[in-house]
Order: sequence, then structure tokens, then C-alpha cells
Amino acid sequence: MIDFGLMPIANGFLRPSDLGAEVRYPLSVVACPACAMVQLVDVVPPEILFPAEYAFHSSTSDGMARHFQRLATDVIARHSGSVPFVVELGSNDGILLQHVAKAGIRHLGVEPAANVAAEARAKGVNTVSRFFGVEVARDIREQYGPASAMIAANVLCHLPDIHDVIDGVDVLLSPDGVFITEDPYLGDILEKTSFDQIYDEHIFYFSLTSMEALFAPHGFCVVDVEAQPVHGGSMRYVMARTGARAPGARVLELRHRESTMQLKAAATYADFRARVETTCAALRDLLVRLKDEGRRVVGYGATSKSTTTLVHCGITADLVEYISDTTPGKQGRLSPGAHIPIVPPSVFAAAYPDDAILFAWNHAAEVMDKEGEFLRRGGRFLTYVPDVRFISAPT
Ligand code: DWN
Repeated sequence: MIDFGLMPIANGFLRPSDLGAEVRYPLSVVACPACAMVQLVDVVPPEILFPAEYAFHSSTSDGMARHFQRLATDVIARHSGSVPFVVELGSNDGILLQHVAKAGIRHLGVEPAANVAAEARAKGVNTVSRFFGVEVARDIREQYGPASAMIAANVLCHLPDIHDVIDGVDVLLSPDGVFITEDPYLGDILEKTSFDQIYDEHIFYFSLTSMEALFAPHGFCVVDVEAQPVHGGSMRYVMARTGARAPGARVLELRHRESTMQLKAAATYADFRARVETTCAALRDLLVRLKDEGRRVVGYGATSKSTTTLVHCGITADLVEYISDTTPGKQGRLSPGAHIPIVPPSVFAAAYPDDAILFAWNHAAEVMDKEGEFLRRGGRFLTYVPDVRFISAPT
């Protein structure tokens, strides 16, 4: 479908002293003509992608904090069951489970990255630092009993051993429990040409069609779906054991919509690939022109996605002065592949640039809101999703 060649680790922000030791892995995705699953061909070992010091902290965005508070409220109200025990896979810094903990509901976060797991514990979130699968599921069930609700938000698409994970859900979930998962939605990626969602951590690019094909052999069916605006367009899938609940109207409606999207057709992905190259060329050409005009251009948000954009589009450090990012662990480091310095937002505010390329385009509304002064002084944000253009108001 699309081959990005050798790419650095998307979240592998480098210390300047580590420059010579940067590793690259092949990055390419294929689409299954039978089940519409879109997935990476090569998988980087999880121990490399999710080290003890994982760079991404969920709680860096107010918008995500609100999103997870709403999800927690919904789970507490509708899905916690008669003997509540809520388990979250990839619970990161406790952004969701902190609300479940505050409500006094039995819960457990399963989070392999030690640094963010420690932050969750500090918020009162019961957390175990392991990679979830059948073995961990058995241990949890033995210690706590069955889970009434299991959640995996932006997690499932990261897990190479996905059948072991689903078997783990089967082991741990109570007979009438639900498994709620949300991930970037293939329909949005194709429609918005958001090719930067493709990087080493995202092994799967789900749709309802591929989710149903994936879960059915494990005895689960999708009973509800709900589009979410987060992460550039995500889909929430609510699963139950087959026969326990009937699929709702939204599932039927999305099934119908996906049948018109041609998700199994090679032509769909050939068209996507062509649009990716058009976007990349337009972005690079614009950055070269802005440099020639003597404008100062910086990056905003050292996202994982930005690694794909920078490296695949051939955007070099001479075109982007620095990338501003709120995450302390990324500051002082260099972006993977392009080696652009990451600086704290204070640097951005101290001497506003002319233009800022919005690598965190999925947080555009929050960023525009926060950076009113930059815009008032004539600064421009540059986006490339769904196409290359300047934005001056929330999208
Ligand atoms: O799936 C994944 C999602 C959930 O999160 C992971 N594979 C890794 C990560 O992807 P990402 O890095 O592309 O996520 P974000 O949320 O787009 O990253 C935003 C980045 O921008 C963070 O490093 C924080 C930064 N930021 C900022 O500097 N100022 C964000 C906001 C909102 C800001 O105002």
C-alpha cells in the first residue's frame, strides 16, 4: 500500500550525545483485501518503542483530559456492572482511571511504561506495570475476580500480539461485561490524508469492518460505535460477548457507510498514496519558499506523528528552527531523523516566529485558543491535514 522506507523511532527523541546511535526500521503498511485490516509489515519490538521512560504523557492536553473524564463518567454510569471492576489497558499516567478511583470504584491500570505508571500511582490509580496478555489476565483474575468493564483507549492499535490480548480480554471479562476500545479511525485517515498517523507504534489502522473480522473468531461482537474527534478522528467500539447484546443502530449504519468506502480495494490505497506525496511535496515546497522569503518557521508540538511528516516529506533542520513542546522529557532533545531541537513553549513565547507548522494539528482548537497572542501579532499556523494551508481560527 505505502512504503516509507527506513524510519527512525517515532518517539525516539534523542539526546544530542546519542546522535550517532540512532537506529532505523522499515516502515510500510498493507491492506487486507479480505477483511480490510490495514497494518504494518514490520514490527519494532515493544521494548524499544515503550521503554521505561516513555516520552508520551496523556495528560499534556486539556482536550484529552476532558475526553477521558467524559469516558470515565460514561463507564461509571453505564458499564461498571453489578460487581464493578474496571480494568484499563495502557492506562498511561492515569488520565482516565483517576476519575474511576475518585468515584471509589475498584479498578486496575495495566501500563508497561514505568515512568507514566508511577505518575498514575501518585494520582491514586492502582497500576501494574506489565504488557497485557493471557498470562497477565489470568493473574489479575485470580487476584481481583472478573472485570465488569475493560477499556483500551489508543492502545489496541499498538499491540503486535493482538490475538493474545483479545484472548486476555476473554479470560478477564465477566460474561456480561463490555470491552471498550478507541483508536484512530481508518476512514478519517483516508479521508483527511492524515498519513502521519502511520508510524512504528501504530501497527493497526482499524475500521468497523476489520474490527468485526478480528473479534468474531474470539467470540466477541461490536454492539456500539461512536465517532470521537480526538487524535484527528477516532472510533470508539463497544464489544460484548457474541449473543450477550445485539448490535445497535449505529453499528448497522457504520457497516453500511464502510461498504461504500471501498476499504478492501487496492485502488483506495493507491489514491491515498498519491495524495500523501502531493501533500508532502506541497509542504516541503512551501517551507523552502518561506525560508527564501526570510521568514522564521518553527514547529509546534513534537508529536509522534511529526516524525513521519518530517522524515517522509524530507523536511530538514534548516527549514524548521525548533519544535516547541510542553513535555519536559522531550525538551532539550532532538527530533528523530530530522534532528530539530525541541524547546519549551517559553522559547516560542519569548520571540514569536513568523510561522509555526502545527505538528499537533489534532489539538488545533486548543492550540489556537492558547496562542492568541502569537496570532494577534501576525503569526500564522501552518497545517497539512487535510491539506497544506495556513489556519488562523479553530478548525
Ligand atoms: O497513539 C498515540 C497517541 C495517543 O499519542 C501514541 N502512539 C503517541 C501519541 O501520539 P502523538 O505524540 O502524535 O500525540 P499528540 O497528542 O498529538 O501529541 C501532542 C504533543 O504536542 C505532545 O508532545 C504535547 C505537545 N503539545 C504542546 O506542546 N502544546 C500539545 C498541546 C495541546 C499544546 O498546546
